[in-house]
Amino acid sequence: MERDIPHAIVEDLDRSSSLPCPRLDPARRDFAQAVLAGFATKPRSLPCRFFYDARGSALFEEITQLEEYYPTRVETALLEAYGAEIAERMGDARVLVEFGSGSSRKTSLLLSALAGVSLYVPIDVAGESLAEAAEWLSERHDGLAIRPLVADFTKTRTLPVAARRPRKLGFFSGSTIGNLTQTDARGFLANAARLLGHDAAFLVGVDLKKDVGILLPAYNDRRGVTAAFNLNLLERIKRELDGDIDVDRFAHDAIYDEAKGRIEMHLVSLARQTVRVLGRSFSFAKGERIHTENSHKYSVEDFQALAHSAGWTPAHTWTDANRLFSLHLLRFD
Ligand code: SAH
Ligand code: AVI
Repeated sequence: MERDIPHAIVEDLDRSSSLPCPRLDPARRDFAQAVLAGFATKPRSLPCRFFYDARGSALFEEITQLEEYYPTRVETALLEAYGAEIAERMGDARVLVEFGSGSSRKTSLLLSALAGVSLYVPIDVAGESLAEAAEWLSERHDGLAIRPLVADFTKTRTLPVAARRPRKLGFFSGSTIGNLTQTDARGFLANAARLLGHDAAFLVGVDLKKDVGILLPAYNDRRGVTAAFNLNLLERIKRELDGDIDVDRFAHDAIYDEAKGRIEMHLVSLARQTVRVLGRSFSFAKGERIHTENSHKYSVEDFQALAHSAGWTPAHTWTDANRLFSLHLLRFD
């Protein structure tokens, strides 16, 4: 079986440094800067891209198997049911670029339908996931060349040289676009258009607005896997940034903000306490919150309007019978 998986290209996540520890490697420096800035500003927040260290990526995969977490199951079913039609509408191309590829399990379904793709470029901040996914995929797609890129997809401005050829396809699954604010999602889509270029087709998975009776359990599962995923951010600070934090004195909380059309995840301080990160102290009041993630839900029309405002033409949308999840095919002329 032919294998073509070179080491991932790692983009320096942030070269600027105003940190007490300039000797940290670039990935940890990026994390350190975000934590120190996010804890220094009130209300406190942490960017959700930092969920995905090795432990966080494994916990996310566990979330995808939960009964309450419908998005992965429904999006997978859409790809299984409509794969051939999706491939026909996307058209022939040799290059597939995926943003936030994670385990690439859904990609395998898409690649099976897209017969002409010979080069796959997965872009993800999670280096370990990328390497494992590339290995897993190469065992299933003979002759597929894979060029992983460890990078922040909101800041990616160039693709590996091998991918710089006309007619590229894009894939952004899981409704990860919902983790961006609408302004950032528009910016991301406009940048994706520049990266993919003229004549591109882009398949984007988007979670739909629905009853809170379905939404809230998806982010508050009975087994507490989502809670562990959220709290792992504090564990990661302890592991990587010399953090002194009593994680048991924080709790997971997920709410649905109807006006903003989004699930918000927070970590709530259960007591008045002080935590330390890289030698700096931060005091928390009892009940004080750290905002860790937004997960925006869209109507089909609202997402099409957003994509259009970023320069894409909505070409087709597939949804399931219960209208839980949508797959949008966008074109860039
Ligand atoms: N697409 C997969 C994984 C979704 S989980 C699926 O549908 O199952 C979100 C993925 O996006 C994770 O692998 C995470 O590491 C990655 N990610 C999140 N924010 C990112 C960012 N700013 N840049 C690059 N990757 C990011
Ligand atoms: C990756 N992303 C779309 C997931 C979501 O549903 O917002 C991450 C997640 N957060 C909690 N559960 C899953």
